[in-house]
Amino acid sequence: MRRKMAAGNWKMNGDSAALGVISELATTHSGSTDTDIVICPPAPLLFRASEIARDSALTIGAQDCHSAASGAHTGDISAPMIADTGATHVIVGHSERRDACGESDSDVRAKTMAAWDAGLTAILCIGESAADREAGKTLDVIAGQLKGSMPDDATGDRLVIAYEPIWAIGTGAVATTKQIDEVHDFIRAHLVERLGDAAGNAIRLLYGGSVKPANAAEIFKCGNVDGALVGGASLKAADFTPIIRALV
Ligand code: G2H
Repeated sequence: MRRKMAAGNWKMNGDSAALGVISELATTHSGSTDTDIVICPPAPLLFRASEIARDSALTIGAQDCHSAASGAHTGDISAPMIADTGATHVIVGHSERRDACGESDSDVRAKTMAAWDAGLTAILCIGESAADREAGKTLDVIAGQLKGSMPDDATGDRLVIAYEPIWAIGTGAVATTKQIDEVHDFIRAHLVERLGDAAGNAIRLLYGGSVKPANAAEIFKCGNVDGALVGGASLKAADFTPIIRALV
């Protein structure tokens, strides 16, 4: 039985005042044992967010890492640096980074392995564009991203996969449960075929793309949806809490 996960991706939103949201979530969900709750704030908040989350049901993640542990990479942060803040997770391969920073599948694969080397759990994002979907290439794109960006020794305790159709991100357009089921079932079959029954069935699959309190329960009915990667609706505890509760 896979544990549920609600992960909040704050993207480039939130200064020190937003740490109050983490305090509020830590208090509200102090007794939560059924669901992993991960907040991924901007990098400058990682240290303080990790301190606030310590001894609560919350864990903290970063939004990206470099594939190297250290070196001449101005502006980047490495996986060991993230682990040093007390964070336990890192998002890799978000479509906004694949697009804006030109990250390839092999870049994302290297970041995933760097995350593991630092003891972090990687939340690996994949998803098709609107053009891919209109051209009937969704499953081919997903298979290509899995082959290219997921290392062969993936296991459920260090990898989570987030399916985020690009056309549903921040747009308010949510994939239908039929579309989500089709892709999540396809990902599960790929994982089992490639990694075997144990690892293939242990890796959690999150859906991401305009998840909100109003649509979360419906999305979570999909059999291979183990939770959500939530952007805009994770910025306020009043929005994120009902999404977390819809998982139970
Ligand atoms: C997709 C998601 C979080 P939002 O990017 O990763 O953002 O929920 O705002 O669509």
